[in-house]
Amino acid sequence: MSALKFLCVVTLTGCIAGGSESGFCAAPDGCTEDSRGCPAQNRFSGKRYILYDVNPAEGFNLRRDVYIRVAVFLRRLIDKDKEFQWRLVLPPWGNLYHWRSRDIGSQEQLPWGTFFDIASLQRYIPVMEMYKFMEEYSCGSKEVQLDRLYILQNDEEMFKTGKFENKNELVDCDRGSLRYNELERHLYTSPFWGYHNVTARDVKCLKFHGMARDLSQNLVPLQYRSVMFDRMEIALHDEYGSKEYWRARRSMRYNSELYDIAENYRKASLNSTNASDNTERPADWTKEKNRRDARGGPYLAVHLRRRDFIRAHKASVPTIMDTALQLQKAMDRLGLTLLFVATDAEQYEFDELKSYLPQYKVTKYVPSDYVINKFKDGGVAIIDQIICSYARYFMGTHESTFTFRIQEDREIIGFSSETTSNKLCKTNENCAIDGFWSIVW
Ligand SMILES: Nc1nc2c(ncn2[C@@H]2O[C@H](COP(=O)(O)OP(=O)(O)OP(=O)(O)O)[C@@H](O)[C@H]2O)c(=O)[nH]1
Ligand SMILES: [Mg+2]
Repeated sequence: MSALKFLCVVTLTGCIAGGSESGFCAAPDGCTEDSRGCPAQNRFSGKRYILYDVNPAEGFNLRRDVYIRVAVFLRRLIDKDKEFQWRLVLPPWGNLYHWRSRDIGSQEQLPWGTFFDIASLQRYIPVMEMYKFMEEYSCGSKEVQLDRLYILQNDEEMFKTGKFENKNELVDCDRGSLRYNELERHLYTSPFWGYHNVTARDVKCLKFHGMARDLSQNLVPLQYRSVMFDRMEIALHDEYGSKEYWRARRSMRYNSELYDIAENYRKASLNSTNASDNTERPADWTKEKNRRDARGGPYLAVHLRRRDFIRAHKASVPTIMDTALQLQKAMDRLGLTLLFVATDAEQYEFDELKSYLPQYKVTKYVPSDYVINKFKDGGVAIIDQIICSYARYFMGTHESTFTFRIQEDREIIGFSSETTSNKLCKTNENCAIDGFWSIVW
């Protein structure tokens, strides 16, 4: 890169950030002066930041899938482009539809470290928490102004005609659907995860169809230091199911305390330890190897998705009675007597299930006050997922991304697919499984 070119453009950005209406510097000296009191080298650094957000209606587990799309995109970008140091800013968690518990403190603006192991994520790509980004980007100032925000939009026409082709077209933002308000020229506010001190200089709507990597044409790093994409779920996977996909997925280890809590529960209630179940794993995911000999604890785990799924997936969600019949059949075939239930069901539905299965020990994980207050609904859901991922046999709910994430974890731990790719059917009749979702190493 030409150092001169870089200097000019960064300087120009500095001027715009400083409020120059024309966008051009009146005098070269004025350009180098830092309006935000940053150390000079910060201005000239090659650090570039990518931020993203997802449609507010999407659940936790689809959001985890969106992270993989972004992570693989970034991994490839970093491999290719040595000119800039790309960073991914992790969008804080909050306000999710399923997080209903009250009296456990705020469930907003939760850092990724609540749920995930940041050092593990960083072994795949350079990620940073939002609060770290705020410190670094604005060097002490409380105001964070992003250089550009793109709101992705589906091309409705393509969905009507069924003819899909790549598209990356700036369009006028539809005011009604815009979640961002222009307070004044070059000042867009909200929602930005509820941070009132975050604004964007510029918001553009982008009719987009393509893979995440196709977004790179919008980064313009000579001009923008920070670029955010909203509605990131619209971008497709670069490499769905490839080795790279699985590397990103493997880097998504959970907060180690969540593993500890699950481990204690397994030991106390399910007679399950990693040593006896042949599920020991290296602490570093990059050292983990392809294997299919995990045994799992002596229990069957089921993910029983209820609530909104009963309505939204009428054709595949069984009644509690039909669930019990299917579980009984599997337990007897496998010679298991311990049943672990991960569920969002109401207590009376769980009690009903239990009443049909008196011959087995049927348990579910109930968090202590400490756990729910510290890890919230999201952390408790992950503990359920971890416990399911260490079972000798797993049955999930058709088309639930919560179930998919458990199946992926089991693939990583090293179970045979036969113990993982199972789901509850609508009735006690066998239903076709959707095929194996196998890990690639
Ligand atoms: N603790 C716990 N929470 C659950 C369980 N099943 C569902 N939930 C809650 O409901 C959410 C599931 O929503 P999503 O993450 O969208 O997954 P999904 O709704 O199964 O799948 P989609 O069809 O993609 O929406 C989880 O994030 C939890 O908050 C469970 O077994 N245990
Ligand atoms: Mg959902």
